[in-house]
Amino acid sequence: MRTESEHTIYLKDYAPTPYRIVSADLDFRIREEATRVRAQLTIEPRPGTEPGTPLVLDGDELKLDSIAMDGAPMVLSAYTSDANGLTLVEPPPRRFVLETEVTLKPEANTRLMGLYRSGGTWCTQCEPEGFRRITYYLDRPDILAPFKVRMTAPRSLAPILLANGNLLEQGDAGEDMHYAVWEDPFPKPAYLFALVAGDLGSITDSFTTMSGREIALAIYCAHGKEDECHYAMDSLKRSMAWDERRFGREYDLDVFNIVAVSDFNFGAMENKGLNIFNDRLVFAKPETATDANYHGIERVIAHEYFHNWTGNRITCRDWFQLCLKEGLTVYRDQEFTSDERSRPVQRIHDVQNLRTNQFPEDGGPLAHPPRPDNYREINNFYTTTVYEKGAEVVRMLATLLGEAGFRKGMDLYFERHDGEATTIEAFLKVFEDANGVDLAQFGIWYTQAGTPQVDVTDSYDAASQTYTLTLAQKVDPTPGQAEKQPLLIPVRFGLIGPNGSPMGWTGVSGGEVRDDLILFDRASVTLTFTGIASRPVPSLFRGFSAPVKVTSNLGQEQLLFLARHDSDPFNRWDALQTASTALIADAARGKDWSGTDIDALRQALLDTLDDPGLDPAFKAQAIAIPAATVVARHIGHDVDPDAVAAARKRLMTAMVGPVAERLEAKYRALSSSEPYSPDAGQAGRRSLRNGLLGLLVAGSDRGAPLATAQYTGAANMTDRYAAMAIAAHYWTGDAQAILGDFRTIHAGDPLVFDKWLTASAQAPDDRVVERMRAILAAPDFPRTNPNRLRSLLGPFVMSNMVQFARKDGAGFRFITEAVAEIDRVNPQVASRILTGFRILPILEPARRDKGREALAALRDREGLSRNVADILDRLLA
Ligand code: 0A1
Ligand code: ZN
Repeated sequence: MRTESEHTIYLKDYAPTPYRIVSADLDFRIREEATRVRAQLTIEPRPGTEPGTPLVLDGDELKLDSIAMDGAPMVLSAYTSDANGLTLVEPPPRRFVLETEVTLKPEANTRLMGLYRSGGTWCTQCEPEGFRRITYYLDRPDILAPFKVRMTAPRSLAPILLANGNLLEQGDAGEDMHYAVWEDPFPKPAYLFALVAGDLGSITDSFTTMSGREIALAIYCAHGKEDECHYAMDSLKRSMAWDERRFGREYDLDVFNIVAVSDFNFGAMENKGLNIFNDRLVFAKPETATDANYHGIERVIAHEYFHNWTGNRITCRDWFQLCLKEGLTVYRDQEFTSDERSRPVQRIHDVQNLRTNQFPEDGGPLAHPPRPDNYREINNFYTTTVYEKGAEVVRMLATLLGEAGFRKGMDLYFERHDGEATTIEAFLKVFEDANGVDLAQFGIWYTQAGTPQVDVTDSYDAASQTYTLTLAQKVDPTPGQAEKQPLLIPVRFGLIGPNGSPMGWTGVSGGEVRDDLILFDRASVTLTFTGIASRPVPSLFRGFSAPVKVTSNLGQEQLLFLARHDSDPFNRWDALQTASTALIADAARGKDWSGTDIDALRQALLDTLDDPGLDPAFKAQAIAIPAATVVARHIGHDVDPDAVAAARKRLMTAMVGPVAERLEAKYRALSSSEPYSPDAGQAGRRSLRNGLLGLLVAGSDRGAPLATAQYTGAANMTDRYAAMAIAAHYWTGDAQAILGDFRTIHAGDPLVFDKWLTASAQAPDDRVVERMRAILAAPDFPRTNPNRLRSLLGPFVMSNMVQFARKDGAGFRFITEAVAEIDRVNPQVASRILTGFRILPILEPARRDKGREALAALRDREGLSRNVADILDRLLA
């Protein structure tokens, strides 16, 4: 077992630095061969620092060229430096200016952290610890300083020079060189630093803020891509207006720039005034982008913009608090999308994502709380737990406090902590102070890992007209957390009478119920409702009011009753999902369904489809059959992926068979000749049509030719991609030909090539691993580009369970071998792909053993990155 305990960092060890950085003046001299960085840092001891306390600055793969203190070169005995840092042995006990020079090779930086080149453009990524790869610094989020940046670069290679804040001056610097000086007046941590130098095109616009200030907006991109940036620009302006309306937040600088680059480890980055984006989250045109791409662009543009207040103006004290900015900002972007599109559809979308990605993380070897208390590699904590579960925790807070109470707390947060680096505790405190409540128990959501399991039982007594509802909560142990405490779980609920209308009650005892909210705060609670004339069906966790798993004694009949009558659209959807998950899970375990179960479920789906009052986007979600991975999680142990996939296919066949003709008619009726628009209305109709296509392909012979015809005749990428993905997923007779055609037609556009990679990785046939090996091994495969690697390997490990978890272990070995290779180029990408192995504990023993063998072989390799070693050790613990 590799022990790198010396690398483990603990929250309890947090202490402020003895010195602080008063201001940072940076001078970049960018040239083709190398970039020289001169930093002038004004530094002072904090009050109380013992004179003679050494100053330790972070560095990562840096080489010091020169060093001076207050203008005079420093003697060798006054400092030590190596690749990982610079220490001033005995700095003066007063304010001083430290000047260092280093030389960087951005071209060779394949980790894409610090200063690197993407398609010729120089750009940076500093969160969380990339700034130390640019210069020696106190590279931690509680060190806030104003930055001034001078950049000099060859005009021919980099006519565009951008950095954070406002442009102060620019001009000629002799020969082919020119310069620009940018100043960011808002003190910021180094992780928000950014610089871009390149030959880029742009589109520009402006936004007038609520106080009447005019902000210059620009999106920079590769030449020729300008036309594909308009949806992003539109999303930005809507985000700016929304944050003013909903949270009273106005933008603060005079300019807001976005740059799209093609090599980027994550989605995008909220650098102050200069957001840098993975180009897949900027570029969109109907021929190459899907509705889902447009949706993603809108969401992420908003997310990064919203960080300006939740992240930048108020930042994190340390990286354990990452959820402070991320959970809150995801909550804000979810709310934005809900307001811009359909609230219930967005909610279902977000919950689906949580269940597909976060629940597996929370229920496996990589489980951790939204606010962890130790880490070995912080880059491995940009997780769905920190982001999406973090957002659920904020959402529960809003549910508990009500919209007005939540807003009062947010207002106080901005007022009290503007300009600070703060903590989850301080965040909770503003809601306590603004609302006069105690959130101590609620706070456990931030520190306890694992998805709570809530068991529900109910009974009805006709004689006394009382209805009893018992809720019990428990959380299974997670790594490092054996004991769990009861959480405060907000349960939004209603009781539904036999005729389908809501039922009131005359009294309730046994626990705290506020209107339609149960405050469930103990291991178990039994509520007794009086004045109930007949047995109700309970609708619990409306709108998914808490991120929990529910088991209940509701049978299929009651679930389908909810699917018809619940006034809460989320629960209507959820009831259908629960009913079909149970049927597939049973069948996968050898317990077959009855014809009546299938007939009833089919009828519920048809009724949903026929309901003229329902939004097509909602219908699409309602008829979606749960993914195999979701069913596997529901089964929870000894899963045989082949059995799950077969059961799922059988359910679809049984459902669709007798009504295939009707479904096909609906499918055909939804075709449209309107010109493409990415709006929610059109997108919803397309998703319904493509959902029907999926059902037809999986469940009837009519489907495959329809998919081929749709692929051939599609007028936009949404329909074309859906047809290809469905054909590949169910491996129709034409699947291979369709994939081949797509590849030829779209070879030139990398983002469309990614779609081909993703669809290819979904194929369930036994030769998929072989084909993927060939794709990766092709000499022209861009193996340093994160989008390419992730598009191929991400979907394979996360959703192609049948082939990833093959009996012979070939899927596992393919991935560990790929990870070993990628690790040498980009550890962040490698470790993320490896997290797919978190599925092992739920698999049947033989497959689990194959998976562990592959992991053990990977661990035996020399020179693994800390990123990969950390994930490996947790997977194998
Ligand atoms: N703060 C960004 C996420 C991000 C994190 C790390 C990155 O590079 C390693 C890049 C982006 C966000 O929440 O969007
Ligand atoms: Zn974020």
